[in-house]
Amino acid sequence: MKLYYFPGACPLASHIALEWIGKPYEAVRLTREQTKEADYLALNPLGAVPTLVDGDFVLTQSAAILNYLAELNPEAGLLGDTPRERAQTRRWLAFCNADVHKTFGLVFGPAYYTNGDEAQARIVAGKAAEKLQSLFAFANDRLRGRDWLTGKRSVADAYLFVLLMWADLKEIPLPGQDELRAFQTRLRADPAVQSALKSQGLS
Ligand SMILES: N[C@@H](CCC(=O)N[C@@H](CS)C(=O)NCC(=O)O)C(=O)O
Repeated sequence: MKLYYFPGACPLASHIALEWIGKPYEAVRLTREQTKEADYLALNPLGAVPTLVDGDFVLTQSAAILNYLAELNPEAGLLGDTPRERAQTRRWLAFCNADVHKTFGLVFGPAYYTNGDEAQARIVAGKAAEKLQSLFAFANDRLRGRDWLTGKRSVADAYLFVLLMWADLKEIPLPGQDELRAFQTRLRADPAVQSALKSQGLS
C-alpha cells in the first residue's frame, strides 16, 4: 500500500488514518512539480495528492481513500459499526472535504479566481476566511460534549485535524473555539498523529 503526498497537504488525513490502522504502508513524498509529471499523471490525471495505490488498485480523492482504508480495516473502528454511524462519519467527511477544504482553496489561491487581480483576490480570500470561521464554529459546536466528531474516533477526525493546521497556517482567527483547540491538543498528543507528522517533517 502506497500513499503519495506532499507535506502538510490533505493526504496527511489519510496518513494519520494509516497510522491509526497500524499495518505496513509506504508514504511516497512528492514535490508539487512531480505531481504534474507524466508518471504521476498516469496515476492521478488531476495532478493532485493524495493517491493511494493498493496492489493494482489506484484510488484518488481524500474522501474515497479514507472510506476505503476504514472499510478495509474494520478492526480499526474508523468508519462506524452501523449504517447510521457510518452515515455520520461520511457526513463529517463531506463537511471537511466539500465545505471546509474547498473553501480553503479560495484562501490559498484566490488570484486563480480573479484572473490575477490582486485587490479582488484579497476580497475573495477575506470572504473565504469569514466563511471558514463560520464553518469552524459549526464544528466547534459539534465537539461540545464529544471527543470526536461522531462521538467515536473516525477518519473524519483526521481530516478535521489537518484543516485546523491550515487554519493556523493561514491565521484564520478562531477566537473562543475552545472545543476545537482541545480537539487539536488531544490529536497532537496522539502517537499515531505524531508519527504521521514526523514522517512528513512537520514536527
Ligand atoms: N478533491 C481532492 C482535492 C485534492 C487536492 O486539492 N489536493 C491538493 C493538495 S491538498 C493538491 O494536490 N493540489 C495540487 C496543486 O497544488 O498543484 C481530494 O479531496 O483529494
